[in-house]
Amino acid sequence: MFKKILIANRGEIALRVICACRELGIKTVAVYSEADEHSLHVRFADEDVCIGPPRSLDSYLNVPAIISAAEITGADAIHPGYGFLSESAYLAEVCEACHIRFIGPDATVIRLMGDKSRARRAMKKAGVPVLPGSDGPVEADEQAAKVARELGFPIIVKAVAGGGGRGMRIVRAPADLSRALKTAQREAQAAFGVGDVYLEKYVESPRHIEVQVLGDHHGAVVHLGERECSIQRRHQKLLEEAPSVALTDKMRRRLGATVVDAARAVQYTNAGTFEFLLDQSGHFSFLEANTRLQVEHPVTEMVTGVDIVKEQIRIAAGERLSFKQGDVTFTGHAIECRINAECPETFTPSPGVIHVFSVGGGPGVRVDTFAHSEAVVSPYYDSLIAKIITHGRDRQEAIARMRRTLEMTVIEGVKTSIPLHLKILSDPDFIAGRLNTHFMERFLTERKDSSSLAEAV
Ligand code: MV4
Repeated sequence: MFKKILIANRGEIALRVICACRELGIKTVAVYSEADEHSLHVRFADEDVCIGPPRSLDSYLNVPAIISAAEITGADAIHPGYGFLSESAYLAEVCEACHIRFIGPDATVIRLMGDKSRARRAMKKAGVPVLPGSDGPVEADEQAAKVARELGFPIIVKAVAGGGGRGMRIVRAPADLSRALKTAQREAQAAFGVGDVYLEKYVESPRHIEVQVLGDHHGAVVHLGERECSIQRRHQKLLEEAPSVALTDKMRRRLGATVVDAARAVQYTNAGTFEFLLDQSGHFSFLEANTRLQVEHPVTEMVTGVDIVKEQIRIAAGERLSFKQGDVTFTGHAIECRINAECPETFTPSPGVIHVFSVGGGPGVRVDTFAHSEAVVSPYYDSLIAKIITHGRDRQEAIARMRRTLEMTVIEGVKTSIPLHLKILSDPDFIAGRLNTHFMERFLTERKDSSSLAEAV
C-alpha cells in the first residue's frame, strides 16, 4: 500500500480524498494555490506545498509544479480528484515516467475515452448500444449531408474532444447542417484545440443516467448501479439521485452487465462512469465514459455502502477488489444537492467570505464540504461549496430528509442555491419522478413569478 498520497485538487474533493487516506493510514500532501493558503484541505493534510498563483492554469493545472511537489515530499501516488487534471492522459503518462502512481485508469484508456467518437466505436464493438451516427469525424459538407440523410433529422453535431455539453449543435433541417458543422468545428477548435466533430441521431427529452464501475488490475470489474442525473442546467448538475425511478431491477442488472462487459473489453481499471441517455420508450444509448471520480459519487456510496475513494486507492496500489458483483446490494435511496455560492435566481457566482455555516444534521445526512465559518469562496474556482446528501429507506424519505436539512441550514456571507433546491424538491414532477434533461428549462420558464428567470435558462 502507498505510504503517502499527493492530492492534486482543492475544495471538498481534496478533503474527501484526505478522509479516505486517513482511514487507510496513508499520509497526505496537499497542494494549493496562493488563493487557498488558509483552506481546510491544507490544514488537514500532513504536508502542503504551494504550487503557484490563484489562476488554475498556473497552479492546479500546472503538471511540472505538481510533479515537483510529489518528488520533493516523496509521495508515491497522486489522486487527481475531479475536474482540473483528473482526465489528463498526459499527467497519467508523466506520473508513470516519474514512478509515481496515478490513481485512475491507464493513460491509454483515458485517451480512448477522451475521444468521444473513438469511445463510441469501442463501445459499439463491445456490444453496448450506441445511437446511430457517423463512424468517425465528419469533415466536408457532402459527407455530413450523406450521413445526416441516412440518420434522419434531427441530428446532433458533437466535438470528438468535447464532453460536458461543450461544442454541440442540434440540427433539425438539412438547410441548417452546413452552418452548424462549421460553427461546431470552430467552437471545438477554440475550446479544445481539436476541431473534429461527429454526428449522432438526436434524442428528444431523454433522461441522463450513468453507471458507476470499478475495475482492478487482476481483471475483476463490478458495477455499483446507476445515478439519475437529469436535473441539470447548462450541463451543470444540480441534484442527483440513486437509484433512478426509471429502472426496474431487471433493467439495472442488464445495464450493469453490459457496462461491466464493455469495461472489461477496454481493460478498464480504477473508477469510471458510463453515461447513457434513456429515451422515452425505455431504450438506453451510450453517450460517453468519464475516467474520473465524479462529484456525485456519494449517492452511490450511500446506497451500496462502498467507499469508492478507498477502493480507488486500493486498486491503484495493485490490490484485488475486496468484493464481487454478487456482494453488491442496493439499500434505500440517496439524493445529493450541489450547494453553489451563486444567486438562486440569476445563477451569477457569489464569491466572498462565509460568515455563518451551519448545516442541518440528524439521521441519514452526509455533508461533503470545505466550508466553515470564515471560509473563503474564491472567484477563481467553481462555486460548489457543499454537497448535502441524504439517505432514506425510500425516495420519499430521502426527499423529506433533504427538505428538512436544507430548511435547517444557515449559510451567511454568500448567496446559495438552497432556495432553488427547495423549490425543486417541492415540484410535483420531481416528487413523482417525472424527470428528463429539460426539467430545469421547463421549471425555470414556468416560474412566471419573476420575468428575469426566463433569461437564466
Ligand atoms: C445528446 C443528447 C441527445 N441526443 N446526444 C449533453 C452533454 C453530453 N454528455 C451529451 N449531451 C447530450 N447528448 C444525442 N444524440 C442530449 C444531450 C444533452 C444532455 C445530456 C445529458 C444531460 C443533460 C443534457 C442536456 C442537454 C443535452
